[in-house]
Amino acid sequence: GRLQSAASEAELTKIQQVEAHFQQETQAVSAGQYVVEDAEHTLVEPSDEFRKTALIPSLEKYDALYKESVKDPDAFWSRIASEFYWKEKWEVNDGKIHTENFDIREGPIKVEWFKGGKTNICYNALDRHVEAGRASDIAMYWEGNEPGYDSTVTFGQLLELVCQVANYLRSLGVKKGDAVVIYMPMLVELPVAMLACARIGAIHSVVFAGFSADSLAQRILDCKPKVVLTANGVMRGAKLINLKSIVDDALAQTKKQGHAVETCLVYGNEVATKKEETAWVGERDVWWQDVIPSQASRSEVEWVDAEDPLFLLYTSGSTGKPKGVLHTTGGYMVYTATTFKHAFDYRPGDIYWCTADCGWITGHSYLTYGPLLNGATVVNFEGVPTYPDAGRCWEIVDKYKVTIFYTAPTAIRSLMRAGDEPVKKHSRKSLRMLGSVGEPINPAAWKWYYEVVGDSRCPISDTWWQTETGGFMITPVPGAFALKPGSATFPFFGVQPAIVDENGKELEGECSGYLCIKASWPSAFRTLFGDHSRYETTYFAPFKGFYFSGDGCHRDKDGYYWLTGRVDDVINVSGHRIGSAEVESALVLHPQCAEAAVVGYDHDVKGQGIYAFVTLVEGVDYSEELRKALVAKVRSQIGPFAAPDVIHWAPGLPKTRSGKIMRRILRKIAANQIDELGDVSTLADPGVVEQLIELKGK
Ligand code: 6R9
Repeated sequence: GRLQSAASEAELTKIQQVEAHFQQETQAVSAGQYVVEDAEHTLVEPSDEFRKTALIPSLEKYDALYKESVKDPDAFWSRIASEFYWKEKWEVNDGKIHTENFDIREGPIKVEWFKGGKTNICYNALDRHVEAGRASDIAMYWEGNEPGYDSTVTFGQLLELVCQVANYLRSLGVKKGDAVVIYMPMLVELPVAMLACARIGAIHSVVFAGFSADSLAQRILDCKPKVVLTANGVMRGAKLINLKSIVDDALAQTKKQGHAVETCLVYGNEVATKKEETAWVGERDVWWQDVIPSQASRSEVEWVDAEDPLFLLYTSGSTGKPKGVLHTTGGYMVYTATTFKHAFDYRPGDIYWCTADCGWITGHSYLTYGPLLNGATVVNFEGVPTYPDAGRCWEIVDKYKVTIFYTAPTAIRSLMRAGDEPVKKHSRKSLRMLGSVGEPINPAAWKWYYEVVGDSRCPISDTWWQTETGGFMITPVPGAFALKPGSATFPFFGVQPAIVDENGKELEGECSGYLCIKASWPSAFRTLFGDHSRYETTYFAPFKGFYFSGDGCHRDKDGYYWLTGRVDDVINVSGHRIGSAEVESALVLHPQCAEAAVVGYDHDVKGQGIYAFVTLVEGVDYSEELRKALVAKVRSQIGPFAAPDVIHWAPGLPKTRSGKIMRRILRKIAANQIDELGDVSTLADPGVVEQLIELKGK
């Protein structure tokens, strides 16, 4: 049918698993119990105990560093960069270590940091610590999907593994500047593969192992790797995913279209699939276990320029063609390490767990590079937060004595639905810091996270950033100032946000508008792979002189930043600008509403009307009475002008594999443009769309 898509087994994602799990849950808690009456006026101070040991323990200290970082970014960042190992120092021209043009009227957009400097990010993440006598310290705890499957890897062991893979890639002729595609599940071997590429100067392009064969083929055709790394299979929750057959399909497609991948290196993951049951293309496929362990465990470092590419990561844009976001080496290294350290108040001894997959930017910057550059011990979890039950996360926290836990609001809301019981069953006393990323966190979810998960003891760093920014842009520095539930607080060092109006005029003080950045920061992306003009027109043409984030933002009277969602999600109702996130936040305050997604649609009188899709708490039936109550909730929370015109009951919402709601699709359903839905194959579960269409008007 019209909506039939190429959804395969592999398209089942973590998010879907979470949803499936909760269909079996009977006990449900509602966000309504965690109302934050006035988030903008709710200040949550760090405890005296937290502040006592914090790296940046006061607002004065943050202010002083921030001022320096924007007044003299070159001095600020070169001081920090000097803490890393550089084979050769970067060039300094007139005291400057960076050049930039952020203004399209002045010529091509260009950003460079530490140019002329020779370094290697793998060396800085591994060798440097080993040489400092930390070879037997733990770099990574790997926790498998199935409880009881785990392993521990020291810095020394991780370095040896990386060297073996680096040597093998070299033996295939992979050299500096070549692209390597990695399509692997969350085994230790995934970050190992990334670091091995970095070691030899190859450009890794990780494709999340939940993308379909078509999407994988599209990415391979764009960057044309000689080698693809994968695993034969993986278990996600109770589901087997046959990765190798997806890769086979993708590689057959690329071959037909003129790009034949020479070698496919396959990690035999026997927990999921037997080797003898794995389809094989003799002249192309090689078992990891047959070639890697026999490699030498030392491997020379390829010293690269700070501006040599480190990786490509594809992300979706407003058009169908994915954008290959390109990051370079030096600035990315310095910035991800520094943001990690300060946003999480990291110090040696911390055990850090980030639930992201390496297939996304968070898994690059804050599961792999940022923490390892700091010599941190990371937890790498293969499974889903709710398998085998909703207590899994807290069980893992206790098992490894996790001190810093970093996850996404969608996971928090899902866990919240299972109630407090599974959380409280576990001690969690090792936790001292929490983090959130990926979308605005509604104040009620923030409060639940803070009070129930963190026992009102752990600050939450709500980190706003993007694939394009490489690292945190607006984030708490948790010992320095009070938090507000749902606010990402203030810019990180060196970041100069600007909120502009539709004419590109920068607004002052308390205001709402489009979030831009005025000047470059070290980990800014340098281009879109193979399409510099798309880079310029997408990000630098809309508001001349600025990088445009695509997000809406409010700055309150205290200077706190509140991200309101993608700008195309901001709804203008009778001249009132309403963030879809605000309406969603209000809706989920109703005790029977579990999740909401709000979009705008054309309205004869108001310009735009508000159309709300709502998922109810398990066991609750949708009714006219409930519809009225939901509308009343929004009226009372925000104001009558924000009252949804339509409430659409949604047993499931269309989400990407990273858990983002695809509003593009919701907007089409709201607008009755069912024939223009476009590609739904990138959804975690394309079936929800059919279901939503059936429920329209009911
Ligand atoms: C890191 C990541 C980027 C978009 C971004 C924004 C949203 C991310 C957020 C947030 C509010 C936060 N976003 N973090 N919105 N508060 N803390 O998610 O990168 O996948 O490229 O998405 O995600 O809309 O523009 P990416």
